[in-house]
Amino acid sequence: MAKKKGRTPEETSRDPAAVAILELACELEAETAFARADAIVPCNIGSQGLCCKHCAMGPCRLVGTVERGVCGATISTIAARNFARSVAAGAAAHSDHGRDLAYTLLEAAEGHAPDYGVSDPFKLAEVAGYLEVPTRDETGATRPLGEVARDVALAALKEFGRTHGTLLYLKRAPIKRQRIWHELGIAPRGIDREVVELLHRTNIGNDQDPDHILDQAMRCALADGWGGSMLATDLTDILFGTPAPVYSQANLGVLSKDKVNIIIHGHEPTLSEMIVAASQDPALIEYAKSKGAQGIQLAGICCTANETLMREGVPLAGNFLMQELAILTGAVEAIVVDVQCIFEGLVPIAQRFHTEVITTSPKARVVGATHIQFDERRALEIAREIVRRAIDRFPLRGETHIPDIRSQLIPGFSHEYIDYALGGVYRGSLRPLNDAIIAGRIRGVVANIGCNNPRVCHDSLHQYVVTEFLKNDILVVETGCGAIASAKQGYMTPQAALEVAGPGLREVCETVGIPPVLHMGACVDNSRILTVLSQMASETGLGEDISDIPAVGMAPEWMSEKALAIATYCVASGAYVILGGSSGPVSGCEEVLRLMSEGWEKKVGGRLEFVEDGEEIVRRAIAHIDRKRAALGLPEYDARKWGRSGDRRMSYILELPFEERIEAVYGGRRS
Ligand code: NFS
Repeated sequence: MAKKKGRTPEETSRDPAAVAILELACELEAETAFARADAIVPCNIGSQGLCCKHCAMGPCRLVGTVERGVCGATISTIAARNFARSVAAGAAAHSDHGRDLAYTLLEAAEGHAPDYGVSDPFKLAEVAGYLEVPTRDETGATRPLGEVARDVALAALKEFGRTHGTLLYLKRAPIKRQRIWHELGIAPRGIDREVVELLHRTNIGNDQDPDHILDQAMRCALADGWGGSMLATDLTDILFGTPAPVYSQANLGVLSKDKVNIIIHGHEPTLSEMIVAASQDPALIEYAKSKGAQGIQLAGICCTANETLMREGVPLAGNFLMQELAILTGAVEAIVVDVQCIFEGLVPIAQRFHTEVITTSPKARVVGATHIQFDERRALEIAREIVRRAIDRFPLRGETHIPDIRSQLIPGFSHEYIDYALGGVYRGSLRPLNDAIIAGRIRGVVANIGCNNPRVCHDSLHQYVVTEFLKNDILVVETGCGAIASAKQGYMTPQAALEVAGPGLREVCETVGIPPVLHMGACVDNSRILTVLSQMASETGLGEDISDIPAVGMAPEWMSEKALAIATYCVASGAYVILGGSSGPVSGCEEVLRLMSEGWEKKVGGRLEFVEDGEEIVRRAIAHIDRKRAALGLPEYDARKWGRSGDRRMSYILELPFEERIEAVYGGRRS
């Protein structure tokens, strides 16, 4: 296999904490995903979507003069099938996570999972409304909470195997959008059904019209976005609380050199919420002290991190590409994983330290890891056992290298909280956001989401595009590992608005007291972004559908099939979506690229594009926002209109050294 030259740590990541640990990895000759990415040259045929391996007549590689596979499949059919199968896998992952939460709520409501309960009864009532579960009995009396919770869980589970009609949550979309889905025949029926049908259609000898295959990819993705993922978000809020702003910190510097460090990594909040509870148990804290530690420090990676950050303020150790780096600090006693985005490379790295890798899901085991199977019925007991095991490792800890790097952040922006922040308790609404966009203070909105990919300099595209959008008065909302990148960059504090945002966005952030980049949760919580967009479309002034809003979605460093499912449901919901960092998984097929861009734009008003370069991503996103503004008849964006009053002094203040700036802002000095 041809070997590429390895990158230096500085060429590998933009995050100084990651760079410090990558230098250590070089010294220790420890292998990470970055080094493996340097060593492996991606298959040039597969990466373009030109290889079909769905039957034993192949794999057929459609290169050179080969225009059809053994069965006669064209390049377009093969590329569309490959893409569609990834969408099915991504939708399956999110939605199966949603199903597990429904079972947890059911077990709790039936009294079999005593450590769980309903944390947000208001959200339960709201969701009951969407799922057509009555909250009052025939006499008009309020039904007991447990009964409603049980019926909500059962109604949610029904959506997976719905036998008639379409998903109940579709009615949460703007009316015009619902009509588009029904007229095109892509309104999803059962969640499982759409995944299964997509796998069926892309099996040998079935659907052989790329456009038609891609229609089902949209229907399957919609079943994720407006089905499995939206249910996952809602049920998590019911069980563990709807997020509201909390204070926290991000980056490897949140690990403690004196305490037992436990990393929670993966996606499902059911176990991690129990580990949060166990880590606060005075008996276990005493036990940690008996082993020479000063206490217990939890920190998260990936979307488990985002879940516990949003609700409990558990600090973020890092994003996807930092899972191995956290272990390399030598300061992690245990890394507890459940499902999704978990590197098999964790075990060999952990074996060089005292770190125990603990798998917990019946769905995901890793050879060489300790498996402690999670059971909702004994949740807290299992969490305590895990924490105790981690504590037992503390005396085995050797030298540690924790980078002294961490940023402050205020996460917790559920759509409910955004409503409240903008409109208050009695008239919570997105009206002020719409008004700010209409006036041009906020030029538009970008949802920056998704993964890291070691083929791209870690965090570089997230950092670049978000900075550019803020400078251009574009409000940024985030989830997933993109959100963790901005958290580490220090963009999730209200102060960041003063330092980075353009004058109009700064005015809005200062008035409301919000950061210019809003952390909205885990990747399943992209459903919150769909809800915000629907509400913006329902408020007057920005058209009547998601496709009318000056907004763009992007995942500039994507790598997971889940990102393809998200991108596809956002497009099918009317959004313009850019996937960055590479020329994309169907780059070898012009026709499929055209179907996903021009074709989908004609059908559903949204388009999907793959753009490698950060500057081009920003250029296309801003051009789209300005086009949408013009189509709505809104005034042309003009930064010079804003920041004339109190803000004028801010430009002078921003040139001062940091200490003097603080004095000038908070000490009452005037220009
Ligand atoms: Ni999303 Fe979350 Fe991160 Fe990518 Fe993985 S953690 S579900 S897939 S890598 S953003």
